[in-house]
Amino acid sequence: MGEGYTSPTMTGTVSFDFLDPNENSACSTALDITKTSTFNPATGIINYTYTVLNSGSSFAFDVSVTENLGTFTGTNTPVPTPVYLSGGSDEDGQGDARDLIPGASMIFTASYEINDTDFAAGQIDNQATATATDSNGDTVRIFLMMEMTEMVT
Ligand SMILES: [Ca+2]
Ligand SMILES: [Ca+2]
Repeated sequence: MGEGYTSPTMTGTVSFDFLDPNENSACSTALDITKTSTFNPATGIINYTYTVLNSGSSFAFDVSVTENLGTFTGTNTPVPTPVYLSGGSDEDGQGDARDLIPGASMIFTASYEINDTDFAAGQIDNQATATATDSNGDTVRIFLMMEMTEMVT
């Protein structure tokens, strides 16, 4: 494995209300997602941290984060699978996935072990999506821009 790593951070800023496209401009539930990655050359493992912020003025219910596997450039398995770590609250009273009041955030994490092919490529590109439901029951998503994790030799 090489030495050193980079930890780029990208922030998504656009939200979409897929079920009510005509209400996009008035959508009061908005999500921001920030992702950081660190590569440990001793273990060959990339650790991803995803922070999802409710940047809108209404509740965001049942927040989840997924990796967009169609654009993931790693060739090893298993692929990174974001799991809930901390933050949020049970605002819908359903005891299911955590919810975010306006201004609150929660954290998800994932890890991925590179293989020799990945290391030879020198970088891993990945992209994540945060999804929630607004007070109208409509889905709100934010796509994170493509992020590159470099394995510097
Ligand atoms: Ca729910
Ligand atoms: Ca919930």
